[in-house]
Amino acid sequence: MVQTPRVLSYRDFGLKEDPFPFLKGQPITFRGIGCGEPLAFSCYNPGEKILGKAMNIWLPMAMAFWHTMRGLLADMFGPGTAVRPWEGQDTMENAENRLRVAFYFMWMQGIQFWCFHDTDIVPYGKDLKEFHANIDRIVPLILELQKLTGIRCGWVTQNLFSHPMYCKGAATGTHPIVWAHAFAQTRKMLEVGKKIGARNHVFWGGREGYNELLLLLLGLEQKNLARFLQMAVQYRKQIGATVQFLIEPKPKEPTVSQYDMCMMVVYGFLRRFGLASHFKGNIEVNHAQLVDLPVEHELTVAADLGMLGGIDGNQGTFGDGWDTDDFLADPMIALRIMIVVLKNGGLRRGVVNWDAKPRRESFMPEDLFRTHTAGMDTLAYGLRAAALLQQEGRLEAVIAERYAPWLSDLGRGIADGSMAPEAICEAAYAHQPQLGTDIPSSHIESHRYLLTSALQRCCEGVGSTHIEPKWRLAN
Ligand code: XLS
Ligand code: NI
Ligand code: NI
Repeated sequence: MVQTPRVLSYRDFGLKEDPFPFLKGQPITFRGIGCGEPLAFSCYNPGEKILGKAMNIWLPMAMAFWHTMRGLLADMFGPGTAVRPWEGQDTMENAENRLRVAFYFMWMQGIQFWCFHDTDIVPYGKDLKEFHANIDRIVPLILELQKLTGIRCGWVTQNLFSHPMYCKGAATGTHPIVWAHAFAQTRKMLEVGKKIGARNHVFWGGREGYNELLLLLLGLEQKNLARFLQMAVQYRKQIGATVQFLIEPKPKEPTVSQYDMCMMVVYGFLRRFGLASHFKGNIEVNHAQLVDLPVEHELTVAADLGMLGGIDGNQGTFGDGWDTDDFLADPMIALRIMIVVLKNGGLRRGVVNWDAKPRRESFMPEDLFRTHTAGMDTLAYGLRAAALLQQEGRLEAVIAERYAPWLSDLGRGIADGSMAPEAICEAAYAHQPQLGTDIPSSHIESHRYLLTSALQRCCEGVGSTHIEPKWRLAN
């Protein structure tokens, strides 16, 4: 289906002024492989078919409302530096204007999905009642802007970590009234998600963990968390919502240890409480790094369980040990991500949410476009290279050869349980395996180099037409 690109100006979004005048009304577009323009894609070409699917189907890009619209780039050593003209007073009027700017941003950046917490979009006000009334007031505008742009909601979530009442956790806190607030916020977002057609609903543990083990009733906290998730599952059914539930594993920060440590731990928890079939994983690169795992580990575990539900795109600052949420810049990480995603047949209902922010010294609105463009391009390089590897089938061949011994009589006998323990041990006494003959070298380094070589080759001869960025020259 060929869609005629529509042209929208900031006025169509109900904005009186162009919040991004430096773009001169021109959305970010693909301008040829390696074009090197900071405000043009040099690899991500949304409509281009890769292995039979458009790039924007393999990579359903989403904007994280909290970083892009609300993040002021503060850190513990100083206040925010970000220039964000739309961040005025915390009023409903401003919330509406900010939402308009957000959709205009996504439109100009070529992003098709958005993700947000309840607290991102409206002021909390004096209490939960006022907060939820504010949410009700903004929903019609959300629907209007989604309709105008065709941009859809990738996922909604509830912020159960910023309000001071959540200092000891939300569903794992010490007071049931806090649990009740957490549930009320979640229930509301289930309703909102349904109204606006959200594809997924994320549960990120926030402060669900502990700071001092000495003071902890582990069993109670875990049961309370399970009850919370069970009630969310029930409510989803009750309102007839079909949204996919996702858990976003994270090992630590802000707490010493979070219950949603990593995908395996999350799975164990869900199994224990009979919840496994209701959830998938939303895998964040930086979170995997915090648990000292490469992101492909988390993605592979999730995919193997049939639970790969989405990706939070970012990466940690090397060696920093915090969830710094840098934009993805490492093509090798991107390639390893995309190898797993391609094997999984894509993300299905999942999105790639840019849970990432510019560095504190990249404070201009223009940097929001530069960062998203660079991140989207990096992932697109990963996609192209992963597709090339898949087409060549060399990795698959290596894997098949590696595990071929399991197709022998002994292998089958062990795997399907048909071989008696005596016979298995007899085989062991009868044959002493030798390195080099029975057990070949893995040649790991050469196979790794296949990845380097794929990154290098994937762009040769692809869309090499460099289109002059006219609007830039006219500048
Ligand atoms: C924080 C998490 C958070 C979730 C949404 O570390 O990544 O941003 O993605 O609550
Ligand atoms: Ni995240
Ligand atoms: Ni994070």
